[in-house]
Amino acid sequence: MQVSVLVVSLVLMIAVAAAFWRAVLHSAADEAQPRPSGHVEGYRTGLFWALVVLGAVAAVATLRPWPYDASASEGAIVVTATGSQWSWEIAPQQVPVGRPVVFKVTSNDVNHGFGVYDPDGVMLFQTQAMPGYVNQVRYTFAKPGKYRVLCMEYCGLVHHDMIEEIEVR
Ligand SMILES: [Cu+2]
Repeated sequence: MQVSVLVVSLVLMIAVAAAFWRAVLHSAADEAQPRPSGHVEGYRTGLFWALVVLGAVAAVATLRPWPYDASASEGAIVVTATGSQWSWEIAPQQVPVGRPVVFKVTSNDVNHGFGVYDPDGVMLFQTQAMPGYVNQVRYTFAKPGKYRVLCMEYCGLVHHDMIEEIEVR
């Protein structure tokens, strides 16, 4: 398996190198040709700036609040979540619907990933569980149900078994 991955990687690397080399040769050949007229250059400059403006507008229009920077404010429930090889310690495990919950996530040993899935198996949010740090995520659950916490970062042999439940009611 590893040998075939190596062979495929090598073939792809050679293909990319060949494409680069071809581009270099072609650009050297293009240098010899006359430059395009001022009309074409003006069009290109206009197109370039139109794309820059379009990119800036698209970036601003799609900005969303950054969800990982949370602090416990008034009325928020604080849930602590600590990862260890290979389990989660979450308290409390029941939270109410419609109230902001601030998860304070850390680890006892190595890095873990704290990922929360809704009852349909759709991931809602995640953050890293790191030893020596407390990462905070704020989330307000909109519907009741059993939500699952899975480890999002490979942390050893029984990583796949780091599954815990949060009940929202
Ligand atoms: Cu893990």
